[in-house]
Amino acid sequence: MLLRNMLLQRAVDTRGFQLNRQGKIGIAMGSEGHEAVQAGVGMAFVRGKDLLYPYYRNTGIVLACGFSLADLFRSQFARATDTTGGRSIINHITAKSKGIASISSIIASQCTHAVGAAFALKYRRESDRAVLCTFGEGATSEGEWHEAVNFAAIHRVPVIFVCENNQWAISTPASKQMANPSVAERAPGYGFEGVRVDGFDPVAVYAAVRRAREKAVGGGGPTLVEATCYRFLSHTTDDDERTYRTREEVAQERMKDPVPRFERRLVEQGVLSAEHIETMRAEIARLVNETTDAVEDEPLPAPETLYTQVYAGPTEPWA
Ligand SMILES: Cc1ncc(C[n+]2csc(CCOP(=O)(O)OP(=O)(O)O)c2C)c(N)n1
Repeated sequence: MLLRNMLLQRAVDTRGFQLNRQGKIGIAMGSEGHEAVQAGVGMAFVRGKDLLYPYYRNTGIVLACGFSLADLFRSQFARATDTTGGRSIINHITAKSKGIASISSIIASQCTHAVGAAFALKYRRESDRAVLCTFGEGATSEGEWHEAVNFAAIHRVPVIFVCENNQWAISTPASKQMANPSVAERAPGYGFEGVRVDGFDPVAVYAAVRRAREKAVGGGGPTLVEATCYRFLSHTTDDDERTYRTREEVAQERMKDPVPRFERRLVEQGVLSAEHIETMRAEIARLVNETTDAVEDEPLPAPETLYTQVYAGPTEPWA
């Protein structure tokens, strides 16, 4: 399940970059390098109970939490069938029925929302539910992030903060975001627990988030899980990471690529055979190809719907 999610994530992201370069979608975002973090977080999410407040780089998490592959491509292609009616920038999906909150482009805004939702769960005594909130390390420089973690700590709400620390916030390195390179160490300053895990190890991430969830539903309050990883691709297809990172740095990090690393581990430990993994990869490639083709054929939003869900009342604001 973890490996399948990781392979699917990579296949979807690769497809997004291809579609952008073919001129079929406006922009694509990659989570390459985040596969292990996201598979681990997604597996710790309890469907039907938990709430997810994700951010735009969460292909793997939303898929693991039950968001459909077709809906993800509908977002990429901005089709009328997309969960936002083709209105949002790609990956800014919404799925209330799955407990997935709308993704906002405003960095860290989901953190205060997540804490509010966790406060509501506690207030309503829905004690077997928790909230997962994800963000990058750049988000931790936002005032909203600090307000969120402080409030969560004071009220001991059932929220798990997961920082996907990939070292870069577009062109800003982590060293220009924080003097103390550990995001996890910020948590004790607010009065709650922070843990740092190897974000290239999906099992370690799963174990840390799962434990934090158990603590949260047991009334133990929030945890900040920092998963260290790396963004292998540009921030988006609109960005060129070669302008701010050395090739040596990227090559060095590539050697830790979580996908082949986890594949090797599963084979070495006798969990899966190399043939089994190849079959899984082929099946995912087929699924991604079929879904891409099917969604591409779906209609774009009709021009006359441009103002629907934008203004209340008549949909011709010029009238
Ligand atoms: C409040 C706000 N400031 C700036 C931006 C522009 N912006 C978009 S993504 C991004 C980088 C965020 O980096 P990080 O939180 O580390 O996540 P990553 O993209 O690396 O996964 C920035 C600065 C924004 N969307 N919102």
